[in-house]
Amino acid sequence: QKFQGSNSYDQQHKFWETQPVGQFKDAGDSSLSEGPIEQPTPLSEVKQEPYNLPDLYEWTICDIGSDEVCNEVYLLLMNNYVEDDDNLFRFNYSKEFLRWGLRPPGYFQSWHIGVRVKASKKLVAFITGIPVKMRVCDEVVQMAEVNFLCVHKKLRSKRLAPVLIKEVTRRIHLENIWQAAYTAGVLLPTPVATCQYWHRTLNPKKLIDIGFSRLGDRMTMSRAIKLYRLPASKATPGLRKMELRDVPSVTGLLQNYLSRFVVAPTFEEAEVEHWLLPQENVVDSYVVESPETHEITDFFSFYTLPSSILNNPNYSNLKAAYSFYNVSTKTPLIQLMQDALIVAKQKEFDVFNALDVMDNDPLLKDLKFGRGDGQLYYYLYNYRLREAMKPSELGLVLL
Ligand code: NHW
Repeated sequence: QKFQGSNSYDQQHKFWETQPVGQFKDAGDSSLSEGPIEQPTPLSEVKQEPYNLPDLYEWTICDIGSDEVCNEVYLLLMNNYVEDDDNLFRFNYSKEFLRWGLRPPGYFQSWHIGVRVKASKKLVAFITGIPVKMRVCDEVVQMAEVNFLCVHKKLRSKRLAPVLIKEVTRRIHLENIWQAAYTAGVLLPTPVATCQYWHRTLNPKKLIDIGFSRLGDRMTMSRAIKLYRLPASKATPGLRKMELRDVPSVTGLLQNYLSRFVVAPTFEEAEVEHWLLPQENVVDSYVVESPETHEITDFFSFYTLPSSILNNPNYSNLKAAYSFYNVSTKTPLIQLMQDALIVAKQKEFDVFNALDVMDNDPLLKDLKFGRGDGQLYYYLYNYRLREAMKPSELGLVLL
C-alpha cells in the first residue's frame, strides 16, 4: 500500500528554502554544527497578528472538544486527507481518535488551527500541533509535533499550505517553543530518517478484493488464507489488557527502552496514561504480568486508523491497526508482536501495519509482514542532525 508518492531531490522548494530546516545543498557538509539552526527570538519580537489569508478566508481555532467542530474536522479529513498513490484508499481518522491525538497533557487549543470560508463558514483547511519533550542524542528539547495538515481538494496548489505552516509555527513560537517533528510521505528538505511501512495481512480475502494486496505467482486464495492463519490463542502467559494501575511500571519500561534511540519522546506517567491506556477503537495496549512475581515485564500497543475504500462495490472501510510502542524485557519481542497480531485478528482488523523503526525490522519478515511501497520521511524543524538516522535508531511513532 502506498500512501503518497515522492518527489525528487532536484525539485525547487520555494517555501522550504526559506525555512530553518536542513537544505539539500548542505547535505554532507560537516562544517555545519548539530542542533538548533536559528536561535530563539524574544517573545515580544514574535509576530503578534496571524498571517494574512486570501480575502475570502478566515482563521478559526478548532475546539475539538465540541461535537460540532470535531465533526467538521472529521469530515474535512475524511474527504480530503491523505490518499495512496493509486487513490484506492484515504485515511479515515475517527472523531475519538482525533480527540485523543490532539489533546495530550499540556495541549494548546490555539494550535488546532482551521481555515473557514468567510461567507459560508465552511471549514476548508486544517493544521495542528501538540507539545512533546523530545530527546535528540543527549539533549531533551521541547518540541511540537505537527500533523493533520489538510487543504480541501478544491483549494489545492494555491500556496495555502505554506501559510498554514507559518501560522502554526508562529503560534508555537508564542509558547516559546522553537523546534518541531513531523512526518510525511513526500520528500522535502531534509529527512532525518527514511522509513518504510510493512503490512501484515489478517484478512486476505478482503485485502485482495479491494486491491490492497495481490495474489503473487503460484499463490491461490486458499493458500493465502492458510499462509496468514494465526493461532487461536495468545502464546504469552500473563498477557492482559493494560489498566490504570500499570501506568508506573509501563512508564519505567518505556523510559528505559526509549533511552536507547537517537531520537525519541520522553514520556512521564501522565503521557503514558494518555497515550497508552486502552481506549475503545483508538488505542489498544497489553501488558505481560509475570504469573510468579506480578511484575510487568513487557507490553505492546497499537492504534486504530481505518481507511475509506474509494469506489469498491463490496467494501467501504479498511480496518487497520498500527504498531505503536512495544517493549520487551522477558518475552521475546517476536512472540509479543505475534500476540499483538492475534489480538488484532480477534478484533477483526483487516491488516496490521508497522514501521521499520525501533527493533521492528528484524521481526517483520518472520511474522509474514510484506514491505509497503512508498516511504515515510521523518523531519525536524529548526534542528540539524549531522547525518540521517537509520530507522532502527528512531524511537518515535507519530499518528
Ligand atoms: S503529512 C500529510 C499531509 N497532508 C496530506 O497529504 C493531505 C492531502 N493533501 C493536502 O491536503 C502529515 C495538500 O496537498 C497539502 C499541500 C495541504 C499537503 N508537509 O498549498 P500548496 C502532516 O500533516 C509543501 C510539508 O500549493 P497543496 C505533516 C510543498 O512542498 N510541506 O500545496 C505536516 C510546497 O512547498 P515547496 C508540504 O497541495 C507538516 C508547498 O507545500 C507538504 O495545495 C508540515 C505547496 O503548497 C507536507 N505534507 O497543499 C510542516 N505537502 O517549498 C510542519 C506539500 O516545495 C513544519 N508541502 O514549494 C513545522 C512547523 C512548526 C515549527 C515550530 C517551531
